[in-house]
Amino acid sequence: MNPTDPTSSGNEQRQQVARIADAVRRRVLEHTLKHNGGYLSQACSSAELLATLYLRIMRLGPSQAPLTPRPFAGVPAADNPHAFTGADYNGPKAPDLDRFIFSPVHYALVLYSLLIELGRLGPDALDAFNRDGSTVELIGAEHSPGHEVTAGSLAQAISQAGGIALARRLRGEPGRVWVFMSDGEFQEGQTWEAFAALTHHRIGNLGVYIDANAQQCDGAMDEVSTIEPLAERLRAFGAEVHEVDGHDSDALTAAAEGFGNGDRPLAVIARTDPCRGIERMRERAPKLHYVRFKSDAEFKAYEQLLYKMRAQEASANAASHTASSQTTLGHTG
Ligand SMILES: Cc1ncc(C[n+]2csc(CCOP(=O)(O)OP(=O)(O)O)c2C)c(N)n1
Repeated sequence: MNPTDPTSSGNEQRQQVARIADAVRRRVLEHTLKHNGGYLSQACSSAELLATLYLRIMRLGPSQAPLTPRPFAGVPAADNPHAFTGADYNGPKAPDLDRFIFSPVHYALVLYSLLIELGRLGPDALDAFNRDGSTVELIGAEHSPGHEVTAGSLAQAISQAGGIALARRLRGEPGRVWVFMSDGEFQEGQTWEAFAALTHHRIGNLGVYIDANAQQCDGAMDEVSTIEPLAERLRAFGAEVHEVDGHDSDALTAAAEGFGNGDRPLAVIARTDPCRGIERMRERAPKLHYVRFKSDAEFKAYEQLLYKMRAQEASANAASHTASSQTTLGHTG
């Protein structure tokens, strides 16, 4: 099935999101073991959300970029014709197509892994991860696969996305702008200034999906500085707000239905679990932000888990292959 095939049924799309989300977690765990470090809890919380955005919500064209990521060619400048944008992996810029702005760029490993699973990046793309001169950055930037803006200083991307959305509206483009954010970014003043500006300018073509995993780098959000009641606060700022289970692909998709013709920004609070799919991570709470294994025993336990995830993935793939060949036989027989 073509990932963006609009004729595939809701059931097929749901299954595909689940399969891809599991594969993203497996790939991020693999990488975390190989390098003894990684943003693993972010994969646990956001895998279904990001997969749903790419597979069911955003209208994107095919990737315009090579499967093997290009080396860094300098920052964009009038005298640098070689600079490029990582947004090429999200398809061409066209009036009717959507734009994707990836904000919490420490989640980059999760996005690269998703792009690999979707076939927008080659399977070896992570070999260049965090290497000097590579665009496959640990903290993604505007040249990194899937990224359109540099947002390592968190909460800046929504302001840039607001400008893009306003420009698109002024040009009469029907394409929407989607922003993926983390909940820690709602502890920052810039996010609220951006929402104030979005409603002031009646930006109704920008939708934000928030990975509300209740964690940030110093621990649990509520312990560091609460952002609740988030839904009420966003409504008070003039946004159309939905609060959904962030692992439920149907609920995530339904929140975006029909969006793009009104005059209010959309904010979808996706409540997620930072240990989803990797139960063992709960031992580490409340410090889940970056995983580095503390002992051989812990490393081996996660390695065993990886083998189990690989085996489950192989049998799920075999089952889906058998099901699809039976469907084909059913049609022809
Ligand atoms: C403006 C700014 N302040 C602080 C940081 C340092 N920082 C990096 S990640 C992070 C946590 C952000 O929260 P969140 O993304 O919700 O955490 P996660 O769910 O990934 O644990 C912080 C404070 C930063 N990158 N930018």
